[in-house]
Parts: sequence; C-alpha cells; structure tokens
Amino acid sequence: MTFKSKPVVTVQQHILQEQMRFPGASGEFSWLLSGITLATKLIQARIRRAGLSDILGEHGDTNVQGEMQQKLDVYADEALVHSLGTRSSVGVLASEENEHPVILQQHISEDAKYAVIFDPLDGSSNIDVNVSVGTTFSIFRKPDGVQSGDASSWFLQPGHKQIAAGYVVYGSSTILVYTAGRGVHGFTLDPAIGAYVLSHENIRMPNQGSYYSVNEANSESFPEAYRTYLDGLRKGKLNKTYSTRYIGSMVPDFHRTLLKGGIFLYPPTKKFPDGKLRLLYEANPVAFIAEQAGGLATNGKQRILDIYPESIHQRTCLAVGSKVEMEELMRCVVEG
Ligand code: FBP
Repeated sequence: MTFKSKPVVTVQQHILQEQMRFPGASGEFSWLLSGITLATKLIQARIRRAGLSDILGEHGDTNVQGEMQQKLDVYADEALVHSLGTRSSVGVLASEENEHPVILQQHISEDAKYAVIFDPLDGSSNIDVNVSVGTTFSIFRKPDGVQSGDASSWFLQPGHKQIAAGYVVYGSSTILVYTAGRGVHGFTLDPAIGAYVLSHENIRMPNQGSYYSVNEANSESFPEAYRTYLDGLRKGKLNKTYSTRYIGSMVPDFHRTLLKGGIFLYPPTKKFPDGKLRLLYEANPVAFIAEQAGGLATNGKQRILDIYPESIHQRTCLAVGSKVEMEELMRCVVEG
C-alpha cells in the first residue's frame, strides 16, 4: 500500500482543503472544528478505559431535563467547553448538560461569530453497559442584529441555518461524521497516530434500506398513523422484508441508518407527546447530515430543518432516513 494509492487525509486537512474553495476563508472554522476533534479524542480515551477508572455511574446531579447526570456526561461536557473555550471565533456555547448557554466572556468581541451547541454524550443509558454512545454538535453563525449578551438568540434559528453539524460514534471504532453543507464525510480515529483519517468520503444514504429503528416498547402509545406505518413495513408494503435494530443511543442508531438506509424514528408517545429527542442538539445535526446524504427528516408535520425553535432544550418528534421509507411515513401520517 503506498500513500499514492491511499492518501492519509486528516479531518483538519479536509476542512482546510474545503475552505480553500472560499477566497478570504480565514481558517477560523477549521480551528473551531479542531476544538471538537480534540475534545472527542479526550472523551473516547475515557470511554475506552471506563471500566478501569472511576468514571462509570452517576455524578450525583440532575441536568435541565431532570435526568441523573452520569460521570461521563459531566466529563464530556467539560472537555467540550474547555476545548471550544480556547477558540476565539466561538462566542457562545450550549449543551444538553447546562440549562443556560455559556457565554465565553472574553470572546464577546467582533471576531466571535460562531455559536456551538452539543450533546456531549448521547445515549447515557448505555454508558455503563459498554454499548455505543455518541457526541453531537451543531454550529450556527451569530444572527445579524443580535446583541452579544443575548446568548440564547444565537441558537434560536431554524436548522437550515446551520453552517456545519456532525457527530462522533464511540463504537467498535471511533468515527466522526460531519457536513458543512457540501456533502457528508466520515473520519475514523486511527489510535496509532491519534488522528481522524478520512475513511468515508461523500457518504450517500441508500434510497431504501432494510432496517427500521424505533423503541417498540412504546408502540401502544404511538399515534395510529405510526402504528399503521410500522405494520406496513413488517407486512412488506414497501416490497421488502424489514428487520429491526434499536441500540437506544440515537447517534449509533442514526449512523447505521445513514450507511445502510432504512428509518430511525422517535414518534410522539404518552410520556413524550411532543417527542423525546431535543431539536437543537439531537434532531438538527442528524437532519442536516441526512439531507446532505440524500435522505429526509421530519417531525411528522414539517421538515426538521424548517422548525423555528422557541427554547434551547425543546423536544421534537423525529423520523429520519431513506427517501422510500420517509415518503411512505409522510403518506401515512398525513393521511392518518
Ligand atoms: P441522552 O442520553 O443524551 O439523554 O439521549 C436521549 C436518548 O438516549 C437517545 O440517544 C436515544 O435515541 C433515546 O434517548 C432512547 O430513548 P428510549 O430509551 O426512550 O428509547
């Protein structure tokens, strides 16, 4: 194998090459993203040794969602706030673990033009049992006319305003997937060199898959239309036999859907009539990636990326996946 046949391209190189397309690009953006790659390398190092160090179990506090924080939730949050806090182009941060956005005081200057919102560790219920979890991130530009101090308003923009988004899966390997609006690319962390190396260039979601992913334990409380839809999938309505896969961590469940096709959904339930997942740091990043890869994402009523958020931690119903399965879902829900 020579580097000619398989060049080693790191995520930083890839972003810089992408940026070269834009005259006057400053490199700030790749510097920002290097904050995310640094933090997720720190997080994955802790996860890989979780059973050997005192990092498993509850931290003792609850977060704004009323969920008991896991020690790794808090560590991951601190790693991202620390790493992004040193990037002067970042004005405001927001996280699943913090009720209010974090204003990076010393940076509310003119060159602070980006807002980053993230779920430091998605799939917390799977941490202690060594099942894949993930980190998500979504990046916005400071909206025009917004007062620097009004931190929330940096984030209260529809998902189609995201300038970049992505996630990291901590699974059999660690892979970072991102889009900056020009396709979707995947980088696998090479532990030998400690760098994210391009492994999946220009990912396209298959037009139809053979898996559906939903917590069927909740199906009794799904609206009729969703039950009809899932029944149709099981009965071969889309001229295909479907199997089901559900990890219970959105990021790896979505990652499988991105690579293999099919559909991942969290419909309205009795416990979560407006959906469980959070719009800004769970639904928006995967919706942006899905659409960039040829898929679709909806809350059952509208395109996820067209929803105008009212609050940082608002929840939404989510269905995301391949065109064939998504169009059938929208037919069922609209006709439902
Ligand atoms: P957090 O762990 O970050 O709160 O994420 C929520 C989540 O764990 C998603 O990753 C996952 O898709 C969903 O909740 C699982 O919910 P349920 O156990 O109700 O199926």
